[in-house]
Formats: sequence, structure tokens, C-alpha cells
Amino acid sequence: MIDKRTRIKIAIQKSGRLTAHSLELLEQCGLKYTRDRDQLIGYGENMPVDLLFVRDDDIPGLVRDDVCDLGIAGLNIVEEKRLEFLADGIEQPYTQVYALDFGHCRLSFGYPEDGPVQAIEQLPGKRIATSYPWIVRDYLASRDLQADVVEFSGAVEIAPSLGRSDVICDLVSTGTTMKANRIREGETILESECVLIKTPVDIPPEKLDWVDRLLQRIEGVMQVRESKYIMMHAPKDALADIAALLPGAESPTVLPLEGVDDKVAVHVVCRENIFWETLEALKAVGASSVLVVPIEKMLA
Ligand code: PRT
Ligand code: ZN
Repeated sequence: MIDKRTRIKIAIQKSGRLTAHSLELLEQCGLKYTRDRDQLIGYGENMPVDLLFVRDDDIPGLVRDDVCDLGIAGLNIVEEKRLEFLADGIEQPYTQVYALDFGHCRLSFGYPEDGPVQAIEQLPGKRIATSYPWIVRDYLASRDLQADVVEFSGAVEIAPSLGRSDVICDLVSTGTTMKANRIREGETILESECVLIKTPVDIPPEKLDWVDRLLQRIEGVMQVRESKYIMMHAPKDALADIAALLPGAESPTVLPLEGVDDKVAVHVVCRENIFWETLEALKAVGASSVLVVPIEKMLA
């Protein structure tokens, strides 16, 4: 039995598109764990953290019910369940803490190429197959459109050819699935990525310190993904130009160069990715010996 009072429980997808990235994120936060025999629970060895491996659809409910303190799931699922809970009068089933920058996809309408609907204005009176009935109904209501929403739990793209719908609304990443079924992607109603959600209940004091530490580490991991440490030699009078060229840069460290009066060494952390164009622009204002180094860990 897991001690709920002192150990943090995190719900993650058992096996699917989000599993590897979710585990990688937690491992980057320093978590080491062992999985039980039936692989349903991961016991943290070096932190008071346990992982619950479940279907992604169950993650919002486990967090809402405070069975888990935190959960990692796609915004598509988190938002779908939020609207469903809202219909039951539950206003804040969880708080969304971070967007995690993986699992990117979009929820879009799909119009069969030879079907009767080719734009949202033609939706009234038609049937829409989707696994996201609450999001679709919410979208239709916001546009004052009346259409029938037919719930499908999977293989939504075959609903039109089965004669079950005129249109679909489904997740898209590359667009290959819709194309293969001769469906044209239409309007996107939700841009999704994986998010971290937190229980609506106050975290007990016994766990608060570790929850805060974990959230801070996740923030650190997110920041270093894009961040770079940049070193260069630069003319003293080009420092303002250089600062303007570096995206998301913090105050640079400026160091003297032995035996050189008009140049300095500049070290700076950039919070965004650095492209070749930026390096070329730095060179154009006089920078030389520019090094861009990845950052492994960062604690704000
Ligand atoms: O068993 P469990 O319920 O946990 O898994 P699942 O089968 O419900 O989910 P899974 O692993 O397929 O997806 C988990 C999450 O990944 C989703 O909730 C999204 O947040 C995210 N994600 C990202 C996607 C996609 N990209 C995606 N392309 N989820 C599903 N798809 C499907 C889509 O439904 C369609 O069938 O892939 C097809 C479209 O892909 P393209 O590349 O052909 O456009
Ligand atoms: Zn699922």
C-alpha cells in the first residue's frame, strides 16, 4: 500500500504516445523508480513519489478525485473531461500547471472529399463523429450552430464511410490518417499538447515541500530544453547590438580579455533556441569565436 499522506502520486499514461516522454521528463527531474510486477505502479526510490500507470482518459478523474496529486495528459483529454465535469457542476476539477511541449496535435474538423459538408457554415443539421463530444458541442454552442454529435471511441475517420456521420472532428498530427481516408482537414478547434495538472485539494504539509521541488525541477527541465549558454568575443562598443540580437537573454557576464583593450568576452544564457541566422548577425556586428553550448540543468 502506498502512503497517500506522505508520498506524491502522479498519474501517467500506461502505454501510448505520451508514456516515453512523460517518463523521460520525470527521469530528467532526477526520479529513479522501480515498477511493480504488473507494471501498474512505479515506486520512487530516491523521492517520495509514486507513479500510477493508467489509460490517459482516466488521468483527469484521478486528479479531480485527489487520488493523484499530479497527472500528465493531453490538453484534448484534460479539456474534454473539464467540460464534462463542468456539466456536473464541478467548476475547477484541477489546476493546469504547465504545458509540457510534447504530444502536440490539433483537434480539427474533417470533411469527406465527396461529402455534403465542406465548411462549418454547412454543419447545421448534419452529423459529426468525434471522440471529443464535449469540446465539439462547446464549440458549436459558441458559434450558435446546431448539429448532431455522434460519439465514437476510436477509428473516427471511418465513420463517414460507414454512413454514421457526414463530418468528423478528430486529432491530427501529420494529417496522413485523414488524407488516407479521403477526408480534408478543416477548421482546428483546439491546439493540444501534453499538460501537467494538479489536484484541486490543498497539498498536505507533509508533501508540500517535495511537490514544490518537483514542480521547480519540471520548470527547470522545460527551460533548459530551449536554453543555450553562449560565449563569444565582442567589441566593447557592440554590446548593446549583441544584447538586442539574443532572444530571451539574461544580463550578460562581461569579462576582460588578457592583452586586448577594445574587446571583451561575453557569456550569456539565452532562453530560446539559437539559429544560424542569429550567429551570422552576431558576426556582422563584430562578434567572433561564438560558442553555443547546451545547458544540462538550470534552477531559477
Ligand atoms: O490506451 P490509452 O487510452 O491511454 O491511449 P489512447 O489510444 O487513447 O491514446 P494515444 O496513446 O493514441 O494518444 C495519447 C495522446 O497523444 C492523445 O490524447 C493526444 O494528446 C496525443 N496525440 C498526439 C495524439 C496524436 N498526436 C495523434 N495523431 N493522439 C492521437 N492521434 C491519432 C488521431 O486520433 C488519428 O487517429 O493519430 C491519428 C492522426 O494522426 P496523423 O499523424 O495521421 O494526423
Ligand atoms: Zn485514451
